[in-house]
Amino acid sequence: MKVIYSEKQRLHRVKYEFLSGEPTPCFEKPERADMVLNAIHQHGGFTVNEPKSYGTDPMRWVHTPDYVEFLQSAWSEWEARFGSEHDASPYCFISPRHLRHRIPKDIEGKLGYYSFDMTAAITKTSWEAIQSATDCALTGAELLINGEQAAFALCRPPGHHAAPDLMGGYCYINNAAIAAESLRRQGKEKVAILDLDYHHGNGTQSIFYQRDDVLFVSIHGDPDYDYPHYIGFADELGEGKGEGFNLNLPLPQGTTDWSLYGPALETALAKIKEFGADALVISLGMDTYEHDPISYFKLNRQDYSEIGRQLGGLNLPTLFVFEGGYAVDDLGYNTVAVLDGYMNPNT
Ligand code: SP5
Ligand code: ZN
Repeated sequence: MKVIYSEKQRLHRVKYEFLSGEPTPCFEKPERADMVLNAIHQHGGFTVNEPKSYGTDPMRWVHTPDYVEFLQSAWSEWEARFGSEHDASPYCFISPRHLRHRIPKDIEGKLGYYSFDMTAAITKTSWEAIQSATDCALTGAELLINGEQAAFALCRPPGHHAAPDLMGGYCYINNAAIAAESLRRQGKEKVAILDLDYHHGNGTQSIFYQRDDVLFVSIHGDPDYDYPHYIGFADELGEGKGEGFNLNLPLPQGTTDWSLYGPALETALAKIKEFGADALVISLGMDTYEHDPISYFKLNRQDYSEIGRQLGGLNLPTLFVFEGGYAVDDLGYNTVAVLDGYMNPNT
């Protein structure tokens, strides 16, 4: 299988996040991709390729022009005001209640306007990495169009929490959504996105919520108890002509092992078949792992192989797009277990 990765993605390294009140080194770090590459090289069944450059136009397929413009200029505006010692990060947010939705002129105001949490800080070189991650996803989509049955876009920063004009959850530009839209624009009539990250893919859901040509299905920790807290519930079914083309399968924190996950995956795959997808994008978050430091499902290596096997059973052109997963020591082997299960279902 072809893997698409660029060293440029290392240019995004945020120092700290707040975890339950405690300043903590950021979980989403370049070493995550290193561990995946390491396992990929050990496996031997992959080739690693550089992405092509697509520029910023594809970002505007799913994001607003003002948001893309903001991401490009955020660091220079921040540096002009505060210098380069600290990462650019919001502290003040628009609530849907009682505040006005005006775009502020000041960079601190803008950071809050375009964020829904404090975990998407911007560094001097973040934008290069963000662009490169999107290029990886787009290159993967193009490989499918050119006849590959599957490809793996090893993207970071991840993307599935990024909405049309919102960053958060370590995400800035929605790589999986852009890849899905690229497949649509290159002739795939119906594209399904299956989001397997532990956290609900709120950004991807928002992007396609009113569309019937891109199905969004997500299996994730129950938002009544976990991030992103305010979206990702089972009653979110899509809107307008998109009604019936969004499926959320929230599962309980703590007790979700294969006995609960397996049936949810079966429901998800049945929905994708019923939809009649002709291409599949997997938002491949590996934070469903039993030892993930910030998540609470109990999947293991063997479960990951089984997920890969079952995805392969759909027999669709499939683009895997990397999302979360923070148990760094096992992250590479778990990721490769999914991809190997997909490629080699009988071993
Ligand atoms: C791409 C992705 O996986 N983003 C996830 C961002 C999640 N950030 C919030 C995590 C909150 C975890 N709360 C844990 C409580 C620990 N005591
Ligand atoms: Zn996640």
